[in-house]
Amino acid sequence: MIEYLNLTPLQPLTRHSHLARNAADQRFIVIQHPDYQAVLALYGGHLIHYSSQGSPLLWLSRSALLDGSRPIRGGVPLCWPWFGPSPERVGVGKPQHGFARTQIWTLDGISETAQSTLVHLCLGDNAASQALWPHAFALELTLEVGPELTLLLTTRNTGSTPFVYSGALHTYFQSQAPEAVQIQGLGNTYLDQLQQKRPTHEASFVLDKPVDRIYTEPASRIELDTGLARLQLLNHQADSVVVWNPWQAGAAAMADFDDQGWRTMICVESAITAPEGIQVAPDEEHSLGFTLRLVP
Ligand code: TA6
Repeated sequence: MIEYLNLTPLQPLTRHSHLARNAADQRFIVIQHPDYQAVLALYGGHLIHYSSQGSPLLWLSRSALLDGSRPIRGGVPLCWPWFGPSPERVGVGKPQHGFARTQIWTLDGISETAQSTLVHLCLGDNAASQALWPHAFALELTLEVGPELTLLLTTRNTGSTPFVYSGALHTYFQSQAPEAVQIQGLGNTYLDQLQQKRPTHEASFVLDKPVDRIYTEPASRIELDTGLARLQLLNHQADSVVVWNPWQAGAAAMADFDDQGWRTMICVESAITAPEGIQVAPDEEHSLGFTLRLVP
């Protein structure tokens, strides 16, 4: 997987990590530990690869663009400061899922212990963000990459008036096949995004058609069996979990979604989707996150 990205090492960062670039001159942090591996793009603060104990857990489209021209299809896109189409409070017609996934983040620190590698990335407001969303902020992405993965996105209001945000850690998981996917802990109630957000009840999750659902009463621990691995997804301060698979026609309509890729992916997203969002007062902060754990 890492080989296929064709990355050129630039400089060592810790014993098991280094900075690298690709042919399009995009920067990546590469972690290669005997027990875990990860690749993190500075474009979007986007984790594009994570494997634990030899099992690659994230899906990345074979046709994903890694040249900084559009959001990367796969891995863990950071949807922020809104989820989905821009809400009324922001103004309609702005980029879907906000702008954090299309900005270049800064590496703020990286360190390693015997158990894991800790990475801090940051993003502050700038002319491009102010044009879309007129607020002062400091966004921090903390990743603890080890046999488990913890990802925490912290929103700090550095301005003088409150703001509201929503978002998602839009994780694409690698699966064996649609019929192998089992998910527990979603709760039975979801808003069906394929039916104008119609509230819907279903006793258990079956992946046999396109799904785009906002589960509004999830447990804090989701159990996901991808057919390749059994995982626990522990959500931190998410108000909902979004589950998405575009199916064959949906995938074919996206240039960066390889045609067979829909069969081996499922998005299970730790999200803040309530219409009122999260209000953050000046000098206050709020974090959204998850821990991903392989079940032996
Ligand atoms: O999380 C599900 C979703 O909001 C879907 O509606 C679908 O559009 C998907 O995200 C991908 O969005 P993107 O902008 O990355 O193509």
